[in-house]
Amino acid sequence: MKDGEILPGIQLDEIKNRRKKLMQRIVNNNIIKNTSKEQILIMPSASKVYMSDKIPYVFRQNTDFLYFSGCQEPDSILVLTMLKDNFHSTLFVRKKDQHSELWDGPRTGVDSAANIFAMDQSLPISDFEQYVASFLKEHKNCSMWYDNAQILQPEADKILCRLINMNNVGTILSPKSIFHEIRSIKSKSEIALMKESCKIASKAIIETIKNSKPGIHENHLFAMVDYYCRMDGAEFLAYPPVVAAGKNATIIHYINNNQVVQREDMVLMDAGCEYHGYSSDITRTWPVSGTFSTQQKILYEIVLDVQKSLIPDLKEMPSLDQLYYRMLSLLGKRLQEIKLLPSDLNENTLMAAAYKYCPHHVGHYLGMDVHDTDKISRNVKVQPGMIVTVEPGIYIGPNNPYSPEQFHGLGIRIEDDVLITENGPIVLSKDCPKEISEIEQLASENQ
Ligand SMILES: [Mn+2]
Repeated sequence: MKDGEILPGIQLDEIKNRRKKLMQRIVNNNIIKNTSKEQILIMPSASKVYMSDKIPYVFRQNTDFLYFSGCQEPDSILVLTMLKDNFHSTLFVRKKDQHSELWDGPRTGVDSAANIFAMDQSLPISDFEQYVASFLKEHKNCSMWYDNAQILQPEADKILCRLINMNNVGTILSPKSIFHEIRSIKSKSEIALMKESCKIASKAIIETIKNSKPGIHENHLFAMVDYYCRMDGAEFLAYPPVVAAGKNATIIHYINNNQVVQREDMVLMDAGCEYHGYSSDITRTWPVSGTFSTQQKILYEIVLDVQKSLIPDLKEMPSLDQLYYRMLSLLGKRLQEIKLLPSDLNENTLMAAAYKYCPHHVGHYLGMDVHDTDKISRNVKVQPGMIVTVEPGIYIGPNNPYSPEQFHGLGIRIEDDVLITENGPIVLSKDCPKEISEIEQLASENQ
């Protein structure tokens, strides 16, 4: 990391400003009127999760906590208090412990944490209960901001429940929507990390397409995309990728990835990586033989045309829901043209019929999490600084009520990651080809 950076590419000052912005939003919140001027916000980190005795899953920090603290340690808690106009930040961390550090690696420790994370103070996690208890005693009827819907640290949650019952807390509010409002607009440094994440994943998918051939296992394609992402600097894949050959592609969340790819199959790969905490999410579909069949090509062209016409629509900054209705309408009309839908449907029934071909939304917000800032409704207009996915698809399962049989078992999705700016949308995953000729050429290599 460079000087002044707390996370790669992110300055300590930026994180400090995020906390400032957060406290300002808390003070000026519109959620309830007459919030007392005395407020306390409690934000737990993630804790380690085990798959079986002493065998941990890869640790992934709670992204809200990471965004506002810069701290990657488990079992920590960030507490922000606001008394009149006086903000105060306390980071509770684990004490240094020689024995644990021998097994799990070094801890920041209480003495250095305040300095490293630019907090007003740091205290051992064992002092959390006492700190909150005395705050609640001194500030009766204060507002507490704590998300008790998603319990990240069961121990801390028990302590809080006990203290809330014993004291006179004015209101308890979830701060999650406010976290997500702030997180949904990406800063310059975050955009730079997102660009790199998309670049790495694009390149990895290109290499995977190049190296695919009939007879290959879905799992080998999974291994390839993982390998190329990591070799290019990503920490890991952002989610279990979908590597679906042939009719497996009609199962939207197919992640078994354990079948052999047949010569006549297309492969649908939905994969992305995490680069210094920022996720990409890209889907490409290609014929493993290097040449689309007639039916495959007809459908691919429709998905591609629809996807390419939806992206520029983001210039008008519609909501994702509006874009979704537009996708259904466009897909519906094109499916009517090739007689995969009856021609006598009105606009509403046409959209409902198109939904039978594409049962998922057109996109979601993207950032530190793959389905980022989920508290932001998809009916709000997109804004400059947001990153969204645009991912129309067509999936024709055996029970499709409209399609002739020769289209059954085909599944296609094309997904790009798009940054919204004042001057129009920018496709961050543009390095990953999607035109028919480019895809066929890539897939024809190494046959
Ligand atoms: Mn997606």
